[in-house]
Amino acid sequence: MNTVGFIFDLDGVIVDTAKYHYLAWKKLAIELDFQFTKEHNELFKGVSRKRCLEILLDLANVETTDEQFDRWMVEKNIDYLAYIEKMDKSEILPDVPEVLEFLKQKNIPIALGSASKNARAILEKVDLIHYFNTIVDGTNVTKAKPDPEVFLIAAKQLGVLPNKCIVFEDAVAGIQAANAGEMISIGIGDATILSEANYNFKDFTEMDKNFLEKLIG
Ligand code: B16
Ligand code: MG
Repeated sequence: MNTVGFIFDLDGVIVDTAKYHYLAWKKLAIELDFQFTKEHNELFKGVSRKRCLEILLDLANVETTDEQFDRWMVEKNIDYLAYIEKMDKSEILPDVPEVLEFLKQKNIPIALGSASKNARAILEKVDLIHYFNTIVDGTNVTKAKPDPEVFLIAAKQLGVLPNKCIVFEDAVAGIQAANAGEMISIGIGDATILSEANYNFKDFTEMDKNFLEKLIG
């Protein structure tokens, strides 16, 4: 068993793909004749694609068949992937590579714990995939955050006890998932929104190496 392990969410922690999700959902919303705003997009952070579409259809007051639902899921993802295709290293959020490199140098196991089914493709595009000992994403889980499943699988695959895992998350549901898994939760973003986290930082530039050393123990 490793002593500690670090688990990173993807969207909002490593890269800002929320802006691309927003553009793809907005395009679909136009077809549904619904005014989709950035505030609506906030509700989608950390939430699975299927659940996002359910919420969008509820908001737009649209009832549909299973077949049309599936077509919209595919359509939204095709539009989203067109944005992902153009991503490169420049879209990595500040100081993320430095933190990953610091942990790697210390042989600390690192996992990804994301709701996205496109997580591997995104990590490859931004050339960070080699840092991760394991990737747990939307293709591996049956229960969405705030259920701790995604992080518990990651802990198991890292060979680290859940209460020795440190989770970086930007979504309320993700912080709740980490807390439900009895892990150490670190909110990245607005501390007033992520108030349930054990620790809060606006971004990784605010986190110094002493803090990481303390977590490693
Ligand atoms: P996909 P995370 C989440 O990523 C996003 O925050 C959320 O907005 C998105 O709907 C979800 O992934 C599914 O993404 O459509 O690519 O499968 O924050 O859990 O890394
Ligand atoms: Mg996120």
